[in-house]
Amino acid sequence: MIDPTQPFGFATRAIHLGYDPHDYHGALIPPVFMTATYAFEDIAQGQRRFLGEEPGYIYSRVGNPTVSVLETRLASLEGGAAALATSSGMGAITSALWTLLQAGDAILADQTLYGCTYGFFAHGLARLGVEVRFADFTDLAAIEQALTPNTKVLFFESPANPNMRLIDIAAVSEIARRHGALTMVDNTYCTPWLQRPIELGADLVVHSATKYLGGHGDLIAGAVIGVKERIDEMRFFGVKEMTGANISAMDAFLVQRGLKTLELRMRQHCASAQAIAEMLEAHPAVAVVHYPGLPSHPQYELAQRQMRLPGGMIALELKGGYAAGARFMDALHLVTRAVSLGDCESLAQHPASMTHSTYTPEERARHGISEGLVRLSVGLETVEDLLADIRQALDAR
Ligand code: 7XF
Repeated sequence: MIDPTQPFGFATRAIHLGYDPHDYHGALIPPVFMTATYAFEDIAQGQRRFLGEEPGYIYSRVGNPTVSVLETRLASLEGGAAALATSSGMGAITSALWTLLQAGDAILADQTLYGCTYGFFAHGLARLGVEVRFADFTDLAAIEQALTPNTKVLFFESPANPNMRLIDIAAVSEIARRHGALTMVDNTYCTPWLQRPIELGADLVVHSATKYLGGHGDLIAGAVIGVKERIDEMRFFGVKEMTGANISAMDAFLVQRGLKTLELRMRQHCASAQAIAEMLEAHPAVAVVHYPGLPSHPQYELAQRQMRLPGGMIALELKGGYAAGARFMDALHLVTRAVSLGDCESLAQHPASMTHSTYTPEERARHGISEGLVRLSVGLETVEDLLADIRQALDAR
């Protein structure tokens, strides 16, 4: 096992941290602990475990050795003290916020969010007495104006799903700290290899591990990363008593397997996306390309500062709006028409009718989500094949 106190590199930690084969018969790969519960030696030990006086497992809704390996690695890769792995990204967001907020508190969120996160805030939290406010987080003065004394959490994605707006993590975290609020960043689009919000001043990071962290489109999972006391509270209250959104041992094993190649995969996702974004921008059928690796992106400079590379996600609008976008999507052969992102397979989807259909058309207009936007998750296929497929679909439109 590698020494967790030593400054090993990202990939080394992603592959080795938190597991010693010699603890498990020399098995190179961590075993999958398919167990719901754990035997106590005697009643006193059971009581000590429940009281938190003795470390050890109790029940797999609260913790499981396979899950612990994943949590150790995620915490380290994000530069946080502790992690809680969950059954989905929505499980991470709901478990975290049910723990942090109560009726009468306020949450302030960026205007552009993944559709179900928006739904949970606008329809779920609001229904139970939490004040939900939205602001344009690219405008720091707008955040200051929207903050109220009861604001407990500032929440945003960067880049935002689906329109690729970037939020200045260091600047927003500084404002939140000054007002006594916590900053929670959804880092799904980036992964810790591209961007580490905690190092930039954020308090909490959430993920849909369904995406790049798992990396193979074969599971649904999530995670929250932060300081130990808060993560413990989310585990023992948020997941254990509120949502029950624990990750299964098998899914934890699969995410942990995905993490081993995260750095390699992210390098290729970014290289291919850059090539595709440049081709799209030069194509006469394309009206606008939203990709932080293009100097035309309004926050190109922030991307350079905050992200290691610009990522694998692209949003685009075609000349001819929604109808042209629909024809383009239907003409794709290699790129698959599907929601989700971060898989080996390239995926194209239409946010207004799919991932962001939880917003009404008026809400989409107010929140800056264009009806004609097409979203591409650039996969790991041979980039020349992707370029050829996208080009022929643009020409067919
Ligand atoms: O519960 P999930 O694992 O699906 O994660 C929810 C989630 C949280 N944050 C961000 C930034 C997300 O993109 C997602 C899921 N998004 C998928 C998408 O945008 O395609 C979901 C397909 S409807």
